[in-house]
Amino acid sequence: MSATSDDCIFCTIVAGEIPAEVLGRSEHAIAIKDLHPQAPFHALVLPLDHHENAAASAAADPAVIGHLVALADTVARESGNADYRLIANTGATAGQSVFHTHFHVLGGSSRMSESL
Ligand code: DGP
Repeated sequence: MSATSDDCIFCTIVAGEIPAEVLGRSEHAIAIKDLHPQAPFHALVLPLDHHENAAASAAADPAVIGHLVALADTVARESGNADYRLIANTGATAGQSVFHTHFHVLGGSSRMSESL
């Protein structure tokens, strides 16, 4: 899989070609607000390089998952959410709709979107 994919919405966000509310960045990842929040705090952390899901990113470079978890923890804590859920839907049947690796970071309530 290449570092970018032409028809990937998250690659266009990483490239700055469409707007997103950016919550944080690192050398390898970016954190944005989810367009359709499912919890009081709902961010997405995504790697700059395109792979279709977390397992594919891990296969290409296991350190990427560590970078994503670290950025998720930073943006969650910065927003006052030391307690949060991290979710990576993998495959359409599991609810994945954007096929560029991402973790949902959900916080701000005791339920934190059990529907995701
Ligand atoms: P999933 O269904 O698990 O693949 O999650 C994809 C999430 O991405 C979903 O919660 C909505 C969000 N999303 C889709 N398109 C955009 C976009 O253009 N901008 C932002 N900020 N989020 C998006």
